Amino acid sequence: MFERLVDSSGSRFKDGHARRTARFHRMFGDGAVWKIIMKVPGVHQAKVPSPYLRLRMGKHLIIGASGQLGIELMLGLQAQVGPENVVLSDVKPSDHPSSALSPFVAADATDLDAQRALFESHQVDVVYNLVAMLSAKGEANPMAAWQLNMAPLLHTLELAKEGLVGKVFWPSSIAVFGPDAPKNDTPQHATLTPSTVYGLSKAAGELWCKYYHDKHGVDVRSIRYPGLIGSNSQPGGGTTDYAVDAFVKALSGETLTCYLEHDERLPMMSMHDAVRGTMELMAAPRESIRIRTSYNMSGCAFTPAELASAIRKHVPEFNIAYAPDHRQTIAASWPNSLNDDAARQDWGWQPVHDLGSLVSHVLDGLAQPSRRWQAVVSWRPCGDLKAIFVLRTPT
Ligand code: AKB
Repeated sequence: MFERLVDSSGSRFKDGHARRTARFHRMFGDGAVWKIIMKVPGVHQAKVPSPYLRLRMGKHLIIGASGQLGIELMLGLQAQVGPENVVLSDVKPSDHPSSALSPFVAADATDLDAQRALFESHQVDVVYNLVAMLSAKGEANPMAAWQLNMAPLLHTLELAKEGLVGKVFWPSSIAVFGPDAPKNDTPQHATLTPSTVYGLSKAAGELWCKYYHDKHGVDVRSIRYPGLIGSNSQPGGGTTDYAVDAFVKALSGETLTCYLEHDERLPMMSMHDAVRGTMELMAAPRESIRIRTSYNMSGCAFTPAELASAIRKHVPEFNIAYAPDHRQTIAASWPNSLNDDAARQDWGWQPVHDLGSLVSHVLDGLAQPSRRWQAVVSWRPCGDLKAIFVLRTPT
């Protein structure tokens, strides 16, 4: 945040504000003086403008916090910065037990004033705007998908331009690629001719992100996620959802009727890798982020048949049948695998899970639900405006 305020190029604070901020920082630093100022009620506190407060607070706001990725990111951020420094927002709260540890604000992200109130009331440093209607559901409701996938992003970018938030994360997807991109090892800068409204909105959103960065100095960062598979939350409306369902069916002893062909290969990733990668991208120095549309990020790639045989190593009786539907056409337009050299070079991306370890990891998480909540941390205050967070490791 501070970095952005003093950045001389492209920031709305480039004149007096940056100078004042730098002077304030030099005078008061991060330590005891600041704490004393904060503790003198009604005297100094009211005179300190809110951007200065935000330099100290560093709250992380997740918009779309009750969705598949939102819940997993909540767990990751709660462990990283402490539950009280994570603010959750969605139209309704999730029923995940850990969501009760962080403040929740019910808000409609398509409403600019609602988003503005959210930023103003919580002194947000980093916002993760995850609101989206995914590919398969979007094809059933094209206009609703376009509205939901664009309006919340544009509001966030406008508010970031006004200086209400320091950094923005927005998820893109492999759905930006269409039939004109190479299928294997799809390059970062391949042609984008998406075949779904979801893909159209992600391709357009990526360009909006770059526009706000280049024109207004907004520090917005993005990842093109593949299909995401975790054990803490359920997906909805995606084309890659079959892979999550396979684990649930394997454990309940039911047959999975897969809506893709047995040999439809897609890029996939564990939620563990996706959340870690997202947090690493957001923690990277501003100058190392060279791509302001969205980074390809690869985990592993597999077909439904390969997934089934990897699951059978743990659950031998798992059964899969195939009944391809319209989602097969969507999947066929997407890459088989991604090239993520740019993410590796710029901010050190490295996946942990291949297919085998992803399967063990997800089955383990689903089989022992009590372990899932143990990402929740205990914390104790430690000096000036800091805390030590103790991650309890699963037993
Ligand atoms: C979907 O299937 O629509 C999503 C995605 C690949 O972005 N999971």
